[in-house]
Amino acid sequence: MKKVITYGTFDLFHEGHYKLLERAKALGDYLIVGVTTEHFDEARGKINVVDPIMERIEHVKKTGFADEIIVEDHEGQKIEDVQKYGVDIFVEGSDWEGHFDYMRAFCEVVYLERTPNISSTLKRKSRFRLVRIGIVGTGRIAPRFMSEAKYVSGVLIPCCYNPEKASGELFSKLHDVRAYSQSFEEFLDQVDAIYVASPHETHYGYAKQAILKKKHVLCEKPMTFTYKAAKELYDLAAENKVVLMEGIKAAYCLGFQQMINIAKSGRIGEIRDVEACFSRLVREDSRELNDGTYGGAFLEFGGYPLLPIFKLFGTEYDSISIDSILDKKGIDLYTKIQLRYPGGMATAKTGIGVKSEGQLVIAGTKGYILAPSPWWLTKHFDVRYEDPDIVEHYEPAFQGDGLRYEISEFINQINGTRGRTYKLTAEESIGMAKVVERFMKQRSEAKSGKHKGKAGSGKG
Ligand code: C2G
Repeated sequence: MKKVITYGTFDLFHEGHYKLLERAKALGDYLIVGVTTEHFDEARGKINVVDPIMERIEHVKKTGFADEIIVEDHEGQKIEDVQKYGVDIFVEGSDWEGHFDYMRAFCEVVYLERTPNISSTLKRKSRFRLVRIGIVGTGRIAPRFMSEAKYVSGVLIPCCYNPEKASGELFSKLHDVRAYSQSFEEFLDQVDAIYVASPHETHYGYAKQAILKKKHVLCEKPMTFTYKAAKELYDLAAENKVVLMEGIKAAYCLGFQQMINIAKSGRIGEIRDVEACFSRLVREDSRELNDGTYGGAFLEFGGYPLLPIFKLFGTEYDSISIDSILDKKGIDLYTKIQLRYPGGMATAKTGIGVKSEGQLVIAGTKGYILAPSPWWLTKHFDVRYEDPDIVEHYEPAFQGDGLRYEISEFINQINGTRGRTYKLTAEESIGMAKVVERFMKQRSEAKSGKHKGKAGSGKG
């Protein structure tokens, strides 16, 4: 009996898939089809898969060509499978020509001509309207968004907005998008969604205007400076049935949720302490070091260390204390926030004028998780125990600078293809705004001399 094997995602099952399976089956007597898991697809950079695995398996089954369906979930599995199932022929479409030649050491390899003019990407485009995202603010982050958005299918970036004409026009030239500098309303009319990457103090205003015009909003952190403003934006987004997401990149990176879930699974016992730090020394002439009101370490980076704390302990702390080292302009060069919860404690540290180890430690009653810098991208982390010889090491998938995962989540939320949002909830984002509000109040009191340098403490 001649055994044939082939693999695929088979997302939005189409004629190309059907014809490939039909011809693969005709090459032998018994066809095994490997269907990829979401996790494996994410690891190999396919971040826009729409159909869940059970549905994709069902579609393959319905063709009647597969004698056996298996699940593909890791790199290197193809070699294992060919040996395990005694496979004679390995088949892939011609888009993979040459890529799987290493399999010839184990069996025959056949690349079948790909069916022209049909693909999951094309189907995705016809099923979901392209999401037109307008960029608000054309400073340091916007170019990164442009280059990472290329990896997310279904995104179109037709225009940008910047009240400073020259900056907008330069960006427009470099990235081939239309620039708007006069009318924000007119800019909004050209898009379905906006990415707000303008200075902190403008986030709330742009986000609110867009939501009221029923546009989806992905807003850089901090989205607002007060609890009330954050709550208002999420309420308005719900009322207007649009997606509102705060751009705390860590929340959307593939490994971050895995690390949090391992911590929550009880593997390290009860969680008692979370210590997270993010520091980046910035240039003397940078906005962070010169804007006395909206500059400083905490407003820039505070969302990162607060994220794992809120994920693990929630947003209802018993008490909070905020302490900063301020420069002469009243800008926080270093801020340390301590939170007390009923069963544990947490520290969030941010620095722009103090450099520290950017690590995350989650301490439990049975062990701890150590995620070294850059833990906010979660490229790797360890689970460790009392016995130093036992170390469980994780290296989750990660590509580019991580922003593609955030953009992909935004698109999937807009298209309704990824279930409820849990990566960064409205409650967590509003909780962060509450801390920002306390920080701003205490820092302004410190500046006016009420607390000398110290930003104060109080009940949560
Ligand atoms: N295919 C085809 N014609 C098309 C589209 C796809 O013949 N118009 C083939 C692909 O070449 C592949 C199979 O259908 O052999 C499944 O395609 P995808 O679902 O896109 O999966 P893919 O990413 O190619 O999976 O481990 C995964 C596999 O190695 C490849």
